[in-house]
Amino acid sequence: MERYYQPEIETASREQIRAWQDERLVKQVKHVWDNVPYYRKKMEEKGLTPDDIKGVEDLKKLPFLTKADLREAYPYGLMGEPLKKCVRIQSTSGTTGKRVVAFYTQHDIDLWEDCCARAIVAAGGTDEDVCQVSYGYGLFTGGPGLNGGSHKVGCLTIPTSSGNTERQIMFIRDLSATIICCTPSYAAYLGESMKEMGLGPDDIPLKAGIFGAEAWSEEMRQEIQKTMGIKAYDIYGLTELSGPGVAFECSEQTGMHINEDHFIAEVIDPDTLEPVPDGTYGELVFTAITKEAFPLIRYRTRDIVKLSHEPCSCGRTHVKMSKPRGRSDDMLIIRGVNVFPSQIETVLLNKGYPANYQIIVDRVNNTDTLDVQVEMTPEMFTDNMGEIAARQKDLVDGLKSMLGLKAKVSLVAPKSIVRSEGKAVRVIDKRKI
Ligand code: DLL
Repeated sequence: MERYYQPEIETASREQIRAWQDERLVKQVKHVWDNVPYYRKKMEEKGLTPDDIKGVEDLKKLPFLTKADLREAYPYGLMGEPLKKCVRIQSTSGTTGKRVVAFYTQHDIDLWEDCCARAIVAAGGTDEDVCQVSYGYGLFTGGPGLNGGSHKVGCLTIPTSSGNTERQIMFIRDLSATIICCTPSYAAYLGESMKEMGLGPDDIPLKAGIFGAEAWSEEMRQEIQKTMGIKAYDIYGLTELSGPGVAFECSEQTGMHINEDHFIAEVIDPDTLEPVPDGTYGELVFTAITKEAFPLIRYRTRDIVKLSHEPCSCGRTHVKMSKPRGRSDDMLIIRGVNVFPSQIETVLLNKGYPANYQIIVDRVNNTDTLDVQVEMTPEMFTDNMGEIAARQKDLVDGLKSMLGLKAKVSLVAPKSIVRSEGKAVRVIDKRKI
């Protein structure tokens, strides 16, 4: 039977959810107007005052915020509360430009941990469970967020953080961990290491995994579920909005319920900025309606998703978002064709390759080149050149029919692509360097 962490909220009627959103949005806009001069100025430029916002139907009048605004306002310019009331910062792992620094009051932390607790319970977690948190701890939100959620559920929490793979497996076995939280690429690596240690699904007590922080395909889910003998659930979030737990998967595993009592989701066409209908991919935009210290309004995430308001068999009533197919800024444009790394992953895994690959894009003689380096499994590994050539051709054909584009495929030896303990680096675009 499906269990909930906050049943009255998670299964509330659509009317009730809308009523919460209307009321909280009005309050939040007032809070931001009074306390965030940066956003107030943006509203004034549009001739808006808080009186113009009477509910969710007026959301579309409000200006967007983007990562560029976060950089411009860095570090304190978007704060909604005095520093004295804040108890924590977290920050993105951002590799380019200024990091995002997000602030939290104790109330913000509390609500964030509730969201993570909802995700753990949706994955079957109870106070009988032992939950190993193998996301990184520190500035990254993954470890702290799920750690807090795990405490709220009452799980015995093992804060291993990421890395030290043998110790991770030792703890899973010795302390009987039943739930593991980490990035999907690290889960795949743990699965691979288990196999090498001669351990099968029956040798470990895990029953569920809560994986997110990066895009991963349905095929990768199947692979992890098989190798580890668990159910693999997706979890989504971003530092700007708190961290993990903005949305999470339930037993149906067909998309992630967005915690709509805290976040209003819109999906827009990134070019026209107009809303797109349910079932159409577009850019996800969030308004945080309960956050105090870092209250972002209409924040453009760059993540490309589609929404579904179809009733869910789990009984939750909150809207579902699809797995992000990637970020609009991850999307590669190769010889004019849009390519998402997740499409390449789907082809590789469908053909029995492991999720260890790297995509190298370059420009030679003014023409874009796409080189996909894929690891062979130890079973595939051979020095028979004919066999390798046939395998390469098969992949080139598969990629051609998925992407409509000719790629070069290089098959490389097992274990030659570097493993990631956090978010995997899948793409090297030399054109920008
Ligand atoms: O990755 C928060 C998080 C931690 C989520 C642990 C889930 C689990 P950031 O480092 O700020 O925060 O990165 C946020 O990661 O905009 C997406 O592009 C991507 N992302 C997060 N979750 C998923 C997911 C954390 N389940 C950015 N699927 C987001 C695909 C995801 N992409």
